[in-house]
Amino acid sequence: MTATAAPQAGPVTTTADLDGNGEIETVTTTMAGDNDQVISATVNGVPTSIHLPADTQAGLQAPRAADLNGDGSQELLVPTSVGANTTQFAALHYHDGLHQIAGPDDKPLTLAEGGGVATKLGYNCSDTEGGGRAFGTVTAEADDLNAPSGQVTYTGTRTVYTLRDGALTVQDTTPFTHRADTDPLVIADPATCS
Ligand SMILES: [Ca+2]
Ligand SMILES: [Ca+2]
Repeated sequence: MTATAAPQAGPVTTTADLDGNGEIETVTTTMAGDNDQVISATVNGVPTSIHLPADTQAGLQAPRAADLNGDGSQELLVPTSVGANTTQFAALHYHDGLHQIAGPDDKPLTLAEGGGVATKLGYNCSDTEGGGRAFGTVTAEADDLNAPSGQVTYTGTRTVYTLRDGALTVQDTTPFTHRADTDPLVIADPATCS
């Protein structure tokens, strides 16, 4: 492997308040082997780390810090696979160490973002009536890719989850059909979770 061809092996760092105590932790990501990355941080003097799949070919990308349930502790969205159109993320939360967030099926959660024109994949957060924050995902397919530019519509599902104790449960599922990509049901802005 030459220096010019070597993808980013790390470390890359990001910052997050993992335990919600108002003090910011440094989160360090390092490529630990083929398609293997290790995410580490020190919280209140106690080191913690976790291995996750990685995309050796694409190189390391820093995790995103995002508070998915509005409790003041930031979760981490870690890119694990980087495709031409779609990036996949694992999600971590801190509770006596870094752990993977479980999806509604009790398996480690995988989030997808991107999809190009044919598919819309993403996540966002929204305020709840009780002053909290709900986490949601959007999965949609273009109805007709031959539609004139700017007039492609999408059919899919918006799902809202509750994140508690490191696990997501489905709160609400909203199917939609033939919506413009500017429709609030289709838009998924990850910045709403930061
Ligand atoms: Ca902290
Ligand atoms: Ca949180």
